[in-house]
Amino acid sequence: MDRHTESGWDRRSFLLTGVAAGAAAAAGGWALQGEALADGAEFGVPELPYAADALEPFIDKQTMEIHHGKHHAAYVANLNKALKDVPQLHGLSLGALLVDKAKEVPEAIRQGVVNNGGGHANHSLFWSVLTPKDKAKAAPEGKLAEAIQSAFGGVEKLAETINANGASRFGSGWTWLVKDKDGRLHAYSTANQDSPLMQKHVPLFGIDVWEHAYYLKYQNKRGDYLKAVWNIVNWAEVERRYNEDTLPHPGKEKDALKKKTEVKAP
Ligand code: MN3
Repeated sequence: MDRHTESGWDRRSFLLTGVAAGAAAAAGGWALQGEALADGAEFGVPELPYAADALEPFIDKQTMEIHHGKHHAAYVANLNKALKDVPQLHGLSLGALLVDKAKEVPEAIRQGVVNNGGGHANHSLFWSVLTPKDKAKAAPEGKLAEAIQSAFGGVEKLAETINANGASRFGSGWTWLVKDKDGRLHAYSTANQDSPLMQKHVPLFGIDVWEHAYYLKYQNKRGDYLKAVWNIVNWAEVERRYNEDTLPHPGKEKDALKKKTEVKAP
């Protein structure tokens, strides 16, 4: 099986993976991380953790190919482009760019970083919290199941809430399950590519309700798409996100969501 499903795909997608960048991180130097980026390391598009047709019939192959290969790739390319001439931001994590250091992003590129950095963060999460139906657990277990019961009255109610939030999101956006810094669950939608990270919330699960996420198969029937997604939820990953303290919390995010870098092929 591929590396994503074996050892925590979303961490891998954000954490340092490049040799040069890894050395910089090991040295612990802020400047060294900047140097690594200056040498050509940039944010990169994570591979899908399954085949493009693996989520059929709930999400079709062509939608997955365009969504991941074109839309997500464009967010990453535009994020790198926005950051290119702002060396003081090089080496920062997505979380830092969107939260802790957001005020240090020059106004001229700030909205671009929110749109494209948020787009990168949101889509990286989205691929990881979906899984082929034959691999999907029917329901969450353990502490997450208890928390969902307590906050929403069960998984069916959670799905109704998330779907209603997604259906009523005017225009483009996302519908989320998040946890706050105290571990409490919340469900809400965000506009455009705004990330829950911007509210210092940890996204646990989210559904993309931009038309590009469903229009080829579902056309105007966003509600049918939202219902279909519940067949392919990767509950194991959602549980991991809930249980493990590996995602950005205020004050902790610097270590948790490090800059994704890649070593370019020669
Ligand atoms: Mn999308």
